Amino acid sequence: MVMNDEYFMSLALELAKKGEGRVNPNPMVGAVIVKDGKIIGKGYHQYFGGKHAEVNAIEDAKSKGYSLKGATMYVTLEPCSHWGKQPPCVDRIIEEGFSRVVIAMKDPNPLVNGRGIENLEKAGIEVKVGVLEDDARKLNEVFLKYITTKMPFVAIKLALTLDGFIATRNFSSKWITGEKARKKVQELRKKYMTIMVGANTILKDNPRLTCRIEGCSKKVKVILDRHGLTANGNFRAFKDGRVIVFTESEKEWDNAEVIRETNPEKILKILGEKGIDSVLIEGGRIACQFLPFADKIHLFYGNKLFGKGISPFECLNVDNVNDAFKVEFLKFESFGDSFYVEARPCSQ
Ligand code: AOF
Ligand code: ZN
Repeated sequence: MVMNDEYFMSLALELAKKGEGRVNPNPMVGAVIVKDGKIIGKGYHQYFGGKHAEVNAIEDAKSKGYSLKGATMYVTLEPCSHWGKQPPCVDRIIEEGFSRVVIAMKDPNPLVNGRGIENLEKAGIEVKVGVLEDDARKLNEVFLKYITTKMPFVAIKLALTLDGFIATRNFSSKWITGEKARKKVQELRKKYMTIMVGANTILKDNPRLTCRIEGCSKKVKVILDRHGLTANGNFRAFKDGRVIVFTESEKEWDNAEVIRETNPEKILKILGEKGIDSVLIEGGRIACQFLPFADKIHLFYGNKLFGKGISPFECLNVDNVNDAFKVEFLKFESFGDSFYVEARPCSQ
């Protein structure tokens, strides 16, 4: 093992990932402190509003009795220079006497955006930026979109038959994919702050829309119900947690915030204004309306053929091959009787 900057940064990235599902809409950040070739402190951002990665790593080193004079800090995101829920990490790094800071990527948060790096350099600290930057960007793709646009990251998840249907023509869809694929769906839910479905999914499947694996924080449930079909029904999704319904109906819901809007772009904007950084769209039929805004598409294909059925992308209505909606493939995984494809829309 070569103990170089890439190596220590890869450890910091692994630490950062431990915050997945708990830090939104903040970024996942990890930090490793090295002195005389030895790791003396480790930390990560553990939950929204909590201490930043750098401070956790500093406290870890100090609790073991180390001085940080002349040490190197490896951190996956530019240290912050502003007062938010936490004090500026840059001030703390300077105060502790670090001599070098290695950063994977600049923080595009307008409140930071290079100021952290500048302040460190002004204090005479050697700064290196861009170590494992691609990995750091991938890890924080949700944060990067949200902090720069205030629009949530939009992911679509669908379970399809091998011939591309999400249900038979009489809407039966249980189960197109196998057990292992369903477990992977739980992992996806962990990444995103909200789960969005249409009223038909609530009526047909009565899903809980919860994340049931370790380290998952409670999901906000967003239900698109143009005609008010779920108003005051006895559905599991409304039983606990925060529910937001978007509708055109004048009906009232007991256990939900109701917003009278159904335009997909406006819905996303409203969610962004509410501090929601990401949406996982799980409803088959609403997926098509949100496709123009999708950042990522998670497709699970089962080993079954229907021949005829409900296509999730009917609204595209393509007659000419040249007009097809195109995606770029990012990842493939197989699970025995199902396989998973991760894709993103091609920029036109
Ligand atoms: C870091 N290390 O571990 C995190 C950072 O409200 P606050 O004080 O928690 O600030 C949140 C902002 O600080 C967040 O949007 C991002 O720009 C930066 N997050 N910065 O140096 C961390 N979580
Ligand atoms: Zn900070």
